[in-house]
Parts: sequence; C-alpha cells; structure tokens
Amino acid sequence: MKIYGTSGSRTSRNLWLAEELGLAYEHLPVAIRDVAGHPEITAINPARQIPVIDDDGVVVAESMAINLYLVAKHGGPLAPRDAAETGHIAQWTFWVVTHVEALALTVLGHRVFFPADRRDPAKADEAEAALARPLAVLEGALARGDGWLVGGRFTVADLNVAAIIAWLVASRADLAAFPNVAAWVRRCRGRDAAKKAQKLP
Ligand SMILES: N[C@@H](CCC(=O)N[C@@H](CS)C(=O)NCC(=O)O)C(=O)O
Repeated sequence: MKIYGTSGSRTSRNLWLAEELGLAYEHLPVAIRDVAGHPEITAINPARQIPVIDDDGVVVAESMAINLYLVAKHGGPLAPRDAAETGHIAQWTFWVVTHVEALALTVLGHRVFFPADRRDPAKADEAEAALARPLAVLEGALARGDGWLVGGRFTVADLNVAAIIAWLVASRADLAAFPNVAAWVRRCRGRDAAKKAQKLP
C-alpha cells in the first residue's frame, strides 16, 4: 500500500491508523504545497489532494474514508464488531468532520500553522468559542461512558475524533471546561502508534 501525504497534513490520521494496525506500507510524504502538481497524485485523485492511498490497485481518497476502509479490510480491535458499532463509528466520524474539523483548523491555522503575518487572533478566538458546543457533546459522551467512544475500547472512532481534537491541543486551546476530553485526547495521542506516526516526515 502506498500512502501519499506528509504527516503534517490530514494524512497523519491514516499514518496513525496504519501504525496501529501494524500494516506494511510505503509512505510518500508529499507536502501540501506540492500536491496540485504531483503527477502520481493527480493521476489517481481527481480532487488533487492528500491523503490518497493506492492499496494494490484500490485507490481511496478522503482521510476518514481511508480509515474506515482500512479497518473494514483488516479488522482487529479498532474495527467495528457488529452493525451497531459500525453505525456508532460512522456517527462519530461524520460528527467530527461536520461539526469540529473546520473550526479546529481555523484555530490551528491562526495560532500555529499560518505564517505570522497571516494570523488573525480574533478568528482563532471566534472559532474556539464556537467549538464550545461540539466539545460539550464530546465531553458528555466521554463522561457518561467508560472513557472511549464506542464499545468500551480504543477504536477508529477515537482515532478519527482525537486526530482533530489534537489540533486544539497543538493550538493551546483552553480545554479546562472539558476535562474528560483533555484526558481522553492525552490517552489517545500517547499511544505508541500515534507517537510513531507523528515522527514520520
Ligand atoms: N476532506 C479531505 C480534505 C483533503 C485536504 O484538504 N487535503 C489538503 C491537505 S490536508 C490538501 O491536499 N491541500 C492541498 C491542495 O488542496 O492543493 C480529507 O479529509 O482527506
């Protein structure tokens, strides 16, 4: 399997899962600025974006779809065990992409990622304030449950959601009002596979 994209992009969530699953893969760390003109990527992904994988001829784009594909193919404890878990893993994955990702990216961009002259602290603050509502949803779920989102164990739902919440940690967002989220994201990001993926180019 070839995984295209630098670990400093959304590809990081796919590299994290590949490490969790112990997969053999070739990592092609194409940088975000080089994606649009990269011949191999443009040949396989009409969106001309990373991440995209080529798994022995099965091409999948969209970072979250890639993760759902990989657990469907390889199984194991991170994968859903039944239809209910399939639904709940999809629920959390769609939820984080719909309600959290853009806001978290705005916080990350304006506090860390953009060059200093393009950062607007007010935009970061506004996005962080808007995140209070979805973060309360996550906090409630973690407080009511057993420390994980689905099935009483670390699954791809935790990975997909934590990969985005980690942007808030990197942005030094204030998670004091969400202690269960703060503890859970530390547990998720402290896993060996997460640390290994973060060190990739
Ligand atoms: N929804 C897509 C978003 C993909 C995306 O925006 N990729 C960015 C890097 S994280 C990219 O390729 N940017 C370069 C470009 O659009 O030219 C996913 O989750 O994979």
